[in-house]
Amino acid sequence: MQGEFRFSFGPWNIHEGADPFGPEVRKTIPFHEKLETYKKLGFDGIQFHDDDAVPNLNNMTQSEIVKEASELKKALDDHGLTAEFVAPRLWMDPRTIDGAFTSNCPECRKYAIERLKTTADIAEALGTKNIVFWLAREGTYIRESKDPVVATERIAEALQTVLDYNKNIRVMIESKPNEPVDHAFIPTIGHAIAMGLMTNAPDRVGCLIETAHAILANLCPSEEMGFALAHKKLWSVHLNDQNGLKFDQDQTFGMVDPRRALNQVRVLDKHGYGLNGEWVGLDVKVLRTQKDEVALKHLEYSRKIFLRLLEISRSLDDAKIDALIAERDYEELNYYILDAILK
Ligand code: XLS
Ligand code: MG
Repeated sequence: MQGEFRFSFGPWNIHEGADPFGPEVRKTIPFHEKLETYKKLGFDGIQFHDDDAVPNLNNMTQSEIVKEASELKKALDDHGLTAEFVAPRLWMDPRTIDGAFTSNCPECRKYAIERLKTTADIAEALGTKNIVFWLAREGTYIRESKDPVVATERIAEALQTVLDYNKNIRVMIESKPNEPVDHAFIPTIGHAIAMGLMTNAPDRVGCLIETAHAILANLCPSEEMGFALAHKKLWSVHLNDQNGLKFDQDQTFGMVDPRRALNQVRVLDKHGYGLNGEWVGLDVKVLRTQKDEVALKHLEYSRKIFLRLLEISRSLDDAKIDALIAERDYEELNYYILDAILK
């Protein structure tokens, strides 16, 4: 049994329900109203994209950006909220059509680096040292369009630039194997951790594991977490669920496979995740079919399911599990776990 957990989510997890095939189906909740919901739902941390924090940043000077971010920090303080991380949104701008750090256009790569530095400024103003690299379009649709060696070096260069730009910040790389691109350059957490070794400050490069992204790579999320924990690199998580190899679903935690969810909670709890201030991030999407008045249940229930699974995990008898392992009676072990979930 280890510590207590603190929960976070990003403002994008409350949304209007548009998808690639249809428009918004719910009213927009303004950002200041979203802030009100955090504590009510049992969340203390907020995750940001750079332009969630400073929406118009492309048309603002550096000092205007920092001023706006500092005002936001005051609003967060007023709500008793902490900024967990800031991630540059490097996939919406026309200059990021072909990727950002790995774009084949030098001017576009320059834009991406400048935006990354701005992200570091915003993070500092918001009082967090964490930057997330979710490398949405760093990859290829056409394999021959980018040299993978050069692309990897370019990602490392971007990392090094931001690590040099602000010595207080650290970067958490969030791997994902595909979507929107066909083949992404950092598909797994092993790739993410290895990227740090290409910089001169590997101690400031860690990772964020998203359940759905591990499943999209056909990997077991709790094993990915275990790998990162063993390397002391698991600095954040995006818990959710995913029903097989299809588009990124960001389902309510445990929705598809409660046992798989239990194993994630268990590996985190058993190995002291959270004891150094790590947050339990829930990157979950509202079902498009939810009406306005019930459009926050995915957050409430993801947190609740985490806590219920935590209770189950802590109720398991470790001595009994060890004995079954020693006996190699894995069939009995399987029943013991299933029985605990089904009770
Ligand atoms: C996408 C990610 C993204 C990052 C932050 O799947 O969840 O939103 O976490 O850029
Ligand atoms: Mg995520």
